[in-house]
Amino acid sequence: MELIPFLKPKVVTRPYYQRYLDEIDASRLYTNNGPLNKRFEARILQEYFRCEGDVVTVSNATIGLLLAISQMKRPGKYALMPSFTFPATPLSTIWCGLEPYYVDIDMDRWCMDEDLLEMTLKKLGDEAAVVVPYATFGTQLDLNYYSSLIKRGIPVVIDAASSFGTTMEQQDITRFEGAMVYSFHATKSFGIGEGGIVYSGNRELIQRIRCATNFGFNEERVSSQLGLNGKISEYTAAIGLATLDVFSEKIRIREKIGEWYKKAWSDYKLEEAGWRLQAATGKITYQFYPLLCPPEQENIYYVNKLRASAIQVRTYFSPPCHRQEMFRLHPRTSLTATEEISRRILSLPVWEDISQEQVDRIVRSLGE
Ligand code: T4K
Repeated sequence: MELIPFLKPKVVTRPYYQRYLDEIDASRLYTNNGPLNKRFEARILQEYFRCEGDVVTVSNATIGLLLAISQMKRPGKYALMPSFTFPATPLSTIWCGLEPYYVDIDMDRWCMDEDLLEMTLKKLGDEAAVVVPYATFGTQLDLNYYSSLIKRGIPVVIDAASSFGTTMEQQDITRFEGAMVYSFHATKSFGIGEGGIVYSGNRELIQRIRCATNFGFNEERVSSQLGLNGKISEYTAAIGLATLDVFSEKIRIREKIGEWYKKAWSDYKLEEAGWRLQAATGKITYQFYPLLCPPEQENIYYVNKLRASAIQVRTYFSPPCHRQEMFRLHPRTSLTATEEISRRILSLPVWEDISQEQVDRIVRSLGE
């Protein structure tokens, strides 16, 4: 039986980036905000954010989160976030001297429950230093709500690691004054190896984060604020530019794979059998295809079942953060939905050259 791997990332190949590498050889500028990085940022801003607000590249999204949080946080003890996320979210706040406070997610969107967040903010008062919601698996968040928090003086840094390429519905992201952090890791839809960006409608904020990616240097190259080395090299920018050249095609392919999954989902009547999909908004550029198994089973049953059919699947984000050794002592609201979703979550294969037959085989194997 032919193995279907979980992911088979496909970063752009040499013919696509060769001309950018030639520019590096000619300029002999290898990093420190060189010409390719400047062009990469300018094109992202133009092609994805209508030239409004500003964007800065970062060496990866974890560093992007850390720098955005360190620039935005107010005095206080806690960073409020979901537990149903990748460890990068709590880790970045701990590096900023904060303690994660886990807020439950809702059963439909799998994102932090905003009513519960409100109650927790009331309870914690000035102890809440920052809110770090995760735009789960690329879905869009209610930016009006998060903007209202910023207006109330509560900083918001959105973990949008899986969201680059998601089309927003009826929301203008460029009006958002908090930070949005996207990952360009090889496994993401816009995969370039390692890398990421921080975007904000607030240019001054991005200016400070840019300064923080370069040792906090001011124009005289004197450290004037807290910083580190969070830059990307010109080689990374070269891959990034080449990826921008073909990204609309990559988005199209991933959306098409999502449609294949939806077709197989109804062909094999998974809904009727108790399976559930995320109530996501926006048009998602899938990194993998998430779904919940019927409540009477646990995801591990299906992981093993599919493995026996030579199909690799994962269970992002199970165990959730609060069940991992590093994070298990942090305070939290009740986490009923987090527990339930992480018990049932499955992440199905998505990669750009997966075929419709393979998608069909995966979903059929779930239903059998
Ligand atoms: N916030 C959230 C919510 C995130 O999901 C992430 C990252 C971040 C923040 C932080 O972003 P970065 O700092 O990474 O920019 C992978 C990724 O490494 C990680 O970036 C991503 N989330 C997470 C969801 O997935 P692992 O440790 O689970 O990946 P790994 O090595 O097990 O690989 C997954 C699959 O891909 C395997 O089947 C092997 C395959 N693979 C992987 C790589 C790297 C390949 O075939 N080729 C490759 O080059 O974290």
